[in-house]
Amino acid sequence: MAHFQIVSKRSCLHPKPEGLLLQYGTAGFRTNAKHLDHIMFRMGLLATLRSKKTKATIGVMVTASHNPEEDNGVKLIDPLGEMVTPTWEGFATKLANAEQADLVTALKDVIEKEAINISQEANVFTFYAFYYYGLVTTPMLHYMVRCQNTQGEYGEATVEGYYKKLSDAFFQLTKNAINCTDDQKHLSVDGANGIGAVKLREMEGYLKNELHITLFNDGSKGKLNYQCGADFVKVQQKAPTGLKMNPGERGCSFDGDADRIVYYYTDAEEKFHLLDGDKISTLISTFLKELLTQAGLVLKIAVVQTAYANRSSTQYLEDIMKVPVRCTKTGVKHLRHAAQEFDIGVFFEANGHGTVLFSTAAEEKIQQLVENPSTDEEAKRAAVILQNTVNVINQAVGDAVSDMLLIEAILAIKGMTIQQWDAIYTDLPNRQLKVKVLDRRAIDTTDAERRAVSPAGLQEAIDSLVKKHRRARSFVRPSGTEDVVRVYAEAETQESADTLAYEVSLAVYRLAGGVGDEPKPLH
Ligand code: 16G
Ligand code: MG
Repeated sequence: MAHFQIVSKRSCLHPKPEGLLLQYGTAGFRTNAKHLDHIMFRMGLLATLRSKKTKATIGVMVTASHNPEEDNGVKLIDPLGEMVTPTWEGFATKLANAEQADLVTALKDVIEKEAINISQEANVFTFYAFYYYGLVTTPMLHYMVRCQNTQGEYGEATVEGYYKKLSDAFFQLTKNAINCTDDQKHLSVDGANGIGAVKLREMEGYLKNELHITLFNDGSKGKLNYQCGADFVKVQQKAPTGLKMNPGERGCSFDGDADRIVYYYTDAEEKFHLLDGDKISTLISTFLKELLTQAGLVLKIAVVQTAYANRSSTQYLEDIMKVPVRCTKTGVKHLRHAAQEFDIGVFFEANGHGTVLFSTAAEEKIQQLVENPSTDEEAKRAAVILQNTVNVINQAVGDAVSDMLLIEAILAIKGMTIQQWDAIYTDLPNRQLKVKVLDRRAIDTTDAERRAVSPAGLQEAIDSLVKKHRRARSFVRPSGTEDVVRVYAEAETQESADTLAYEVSLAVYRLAGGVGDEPKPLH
């Protein structure tokens, strides 16, 4: 067929380096940008097929997220703004790894397996394609795909539509603020020298006097995600460079494509305090639960976390807040899937990626309460706040801007300082390390990545190391985005967590084929 000849010809302009094998991982393809040309071309083809298959608009996002400047990445976004399904992740990997001569066969294979009508019209939103959106944050593209496929019900599929929907909801929420001084309306934002900074600057005009933002690492100088951004702050547990804040003031960091956010402050003793994804999900779920009670609504609310969640957060949610908690594997699609089982599913990774999902039934019940003339005043106020909370949230995906607005609104409504928020529970000290091994697939895990099943003896080694420390926990997993094994440890003291992380790293190095220098103690 003529189509395939064209594909074949064009693909020669984007040749695949022979023998190069890449995998559609946790968040699409991600590697050094110089290896991605053929991938971009092929993902364009796959997005078109996915669109024909679903008869809906599909998104293609080109981003390296929180990775350093030399990297890039690409992922596909499904009709409701969610990640593409596992079967199609498999197709993506097959297509990416087909040698030049086999590309058309690989394409035909997808068409046949999925019974795709090739003459069906296709619609793809991307950086430089049919609909030119230019540079947007990852969550903005997810949002627009969802708007497009709900015929505008979710919102208007434009950059302005996004700013307007979120800022309007934010204003409605902050109307309920108590005694909010100008000082409390101030927030320092580290834009990671990424796209979030650019978009936030554009959005500032929409936020008028309700939020005063001072933007740092806005991309005018400094490198993307270098010594700044959510990932740096979370992993290093220190403030980003380039940020100037007085003790007690609130600050937050986005990652490079603005789908993660973490908060922090420095106290009078100059000690740095991090409020990560766990603290955020606790704040949000507590807020929602209180509103449900005030509104007299019976809806099932739960929090979804991963193994990285601080045990203090899980205990607080389960024991004090009586909110059920689920643990899934790392990666947004897993959390999202679990969150969908509830009327209200709050999901956050400790690294700051997360959002809240509301079932259609939940949204309808809230709406009915708002509209019902016999709803009493307190219940109505709570229902209206719930409704505006739904509107400020980007349900398509974790979104730093949307999460920031929700957090700012909650703090304002509760009249809460960042210190009071931080004091809800105390994190157990923790440490993350990485170990280089010959082949990270040597590590296989179970129980939502909390236990290793291979290599033999590793879990037993971890268990006996953990026993040496108080209130300790540790696990290892192969990274889905980097060629390393990640190690996590938490314990009663920082020293204990550091020692445990080092000891477990050493066990990984010795039992799972470590390469390079042996891990060294941190102290
Ligand atoms: C990706 C994931 C993120 C996960 C991270 C883990 C998405 C959109 N993003 O960034 O959820 O936490 O990978 O990275 O799914 P790792 O496997 O290298 O630890
Ligand atoms: Mg990101």
